[in-house]
Amino acid sequence: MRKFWEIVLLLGALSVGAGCGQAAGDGSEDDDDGEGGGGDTLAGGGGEGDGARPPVEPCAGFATEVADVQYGSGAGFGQDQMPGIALGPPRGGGETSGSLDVVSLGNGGVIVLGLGDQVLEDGDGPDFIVFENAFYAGGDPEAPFAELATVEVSEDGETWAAFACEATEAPYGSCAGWRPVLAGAEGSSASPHDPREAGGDPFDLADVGLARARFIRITDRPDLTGLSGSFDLDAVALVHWTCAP
Ligand SMILES: [Ca+2]
Ligand SMILES: [Ca+2]
Repeated sequence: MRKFWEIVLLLGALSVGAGCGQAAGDGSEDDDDGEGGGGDTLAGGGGEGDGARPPVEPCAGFATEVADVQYGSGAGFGQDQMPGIALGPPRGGGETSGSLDVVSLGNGGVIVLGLGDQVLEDGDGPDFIVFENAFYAGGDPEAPFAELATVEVSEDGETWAAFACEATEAPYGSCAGWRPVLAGAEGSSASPHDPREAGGDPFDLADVGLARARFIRITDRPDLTGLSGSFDLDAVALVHWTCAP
């Protein structure tokens, strides 16, 4: 999970800058110090999340099950907390850092999420949101740190409709994995079900001609950016859905 180390280095660089008032590029000694400090903080956060994870609610508007997963090379991060780490609400990292409450799919990895008794429906505008852990590198909205995936939807789990994902540079259109996640971030009150404030990558069933869906398939796309990392799934939230348990 390349992004993990990117984040560690970024946090390290920020803490060095804030604490000492030094400009970037002071040399490897400072970078090493920062990396150590950042790593400790992040490990603590992961442990806290692990113990605090509530049971998945059946009608709360999030994915409720992992129907299938096939990891690609480089996967591993987050697998010890599957499936819970990919279900329920997102735990965003905000605009300039990425959540670690994610499972890394690995290169070309595929995950199929089920909605249980919930039915995703085509309403006005976006109908669901996929949350990765993208962030704005250096705070620049024009330069998202993106690890992309193709998103598909299905009503029966057998026939799939894919959202177009072809861009090789930002903005990445209907790919998932390039918009920072605000919902669930520290200090954020953003609803994960509101595409106007949640962050993440929104999808509209009307774009693929479907009225409803019960499964969402996410496939890592290492070919688009040429990066060595892979898509890291935090969560999927529904915007328009019904539930009949
Ligand atoms: Ca819609
Ligand atoms: Ca998560």
